[in-house]
Amino acid sequence: MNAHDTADRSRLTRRRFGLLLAAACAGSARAHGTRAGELAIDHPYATPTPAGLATGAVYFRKIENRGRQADRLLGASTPRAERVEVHLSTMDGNVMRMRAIEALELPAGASVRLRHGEAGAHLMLFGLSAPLRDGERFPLTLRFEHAGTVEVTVWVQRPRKSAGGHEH
Ligand SMILES: [Cu+2]
Repeated sequence: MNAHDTADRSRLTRRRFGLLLAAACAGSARAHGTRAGELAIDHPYATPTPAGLATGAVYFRKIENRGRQADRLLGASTPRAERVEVHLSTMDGNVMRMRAIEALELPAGASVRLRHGEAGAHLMLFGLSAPLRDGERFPLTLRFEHAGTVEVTVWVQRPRKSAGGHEH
């Protein structure tokens, strides 16, 4: 099987799972998700941003790698921002610190959380064209080393409880 076959098949699989997920989510306005090959991308979301702030962050409930091969999230892009970086935040005492990383490792058979208010990874948006408003949805294209590129829809929503935000 050549690379093309794999890509075509993964596109087909993605479409099929996309339909299944759309059907599964029809009854629920609270969560959404996308399949990309062996990856299940669960609930991409962003928190609203105040006027005048040109940066925002995108989180995920989790990205699950159901395959036997490790993958990596290499980057992302969106029409809503000039630039997207993969960030890793760590707790330093009581202060959450973050830095850009080259890629986020997605080990085989593992789930990686990328949630607001938790130490871990998120995507940072730079040069927002306009503030992210509560209830808004926007497209984001993710780039994975093996699963390729996949477009997801980001839901802008207020965090359920005010877990500590993060500073740059
Ligand atoms: Cu960040």
